[in-house]
Amino acid sequence: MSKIKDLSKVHGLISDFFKWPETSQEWEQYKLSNEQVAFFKEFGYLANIKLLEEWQVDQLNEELAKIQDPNHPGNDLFHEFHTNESTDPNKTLFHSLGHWRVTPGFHDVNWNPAFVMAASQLLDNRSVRFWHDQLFCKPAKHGGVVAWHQDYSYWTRTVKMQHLTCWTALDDANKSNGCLQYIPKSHTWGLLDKPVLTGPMDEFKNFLNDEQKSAFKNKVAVEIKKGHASFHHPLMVHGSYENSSEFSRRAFVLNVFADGTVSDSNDPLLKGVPIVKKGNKMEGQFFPLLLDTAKF
Ligand SMILES: O=C(O)CCC(=O)C(=O)O
Repeated sequence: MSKIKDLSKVHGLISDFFKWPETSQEWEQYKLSNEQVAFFKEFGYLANIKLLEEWQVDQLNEELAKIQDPNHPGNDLFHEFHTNESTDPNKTLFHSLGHWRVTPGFHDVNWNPAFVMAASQLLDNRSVRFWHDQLFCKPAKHGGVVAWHQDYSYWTRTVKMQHLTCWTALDDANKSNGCLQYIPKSHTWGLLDKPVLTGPMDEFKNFLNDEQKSAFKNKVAVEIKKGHASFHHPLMVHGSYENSSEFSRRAFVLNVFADGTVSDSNDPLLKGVPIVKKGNKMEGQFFPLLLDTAKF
């Protein structure tokens, strides 16, 4: 039994962080353009979408500083909590899953109208369901390589593949502090063998043919301001280099799928979450519906 209220029991906004639109007209302001959706389909990503104001980023960073303490009373609610004081550049220095259960800001970002609308459009206008959240934080001068990978290689226990990742910067992100990097159009390569995420950055290339290897010369560094986000396809090859700068590089990630995704496993999908039997729909307390397009 946690010492704090488990916020995953509440679906929908619990604070004044955002205002939920009441009419289809109010939703219009959040819509991506047709060109943006077409860009995502062609290249596998869509960067520089503003999701948060500066005051919201500040609040999230305050919440983050508190929950990074392993003695925080909500620590048992995390599905994963990895932190270390290592200076090894191959170690991500703070990575977690499950913080939406712990603080109101990280809970409510799931119901950010700008996020859910964009996510629905990028999932072919389907209803959007939450899968899990993540924090990826690299302190100044502290490394934190995330080796090239495809997100769906970690998610094959949920089918079919109709997933989406949204990465939001909590600091201005650039090459020197280890921003996200993409290989454009790699979402068309199919699912490759899964390399070890904590291995060297380029280990992934051992799994590629010559044409794919040569695509790395077109890699795109997602240099974005805090409060802005980048969406990517579940097969998009991406990663990030170490933070060699004087500045921290914090980010939170929302992973979602289209409503109707089912479990393909009888093993636990996330620590602390009851098993969803193979063939059963992903839903319930831990997998809330974020946007129901039937209500439009
Ligand atoms: O934040 C990073 O550097 C890596 C993020 C990532 O791999 C992801 O969002 O899937």
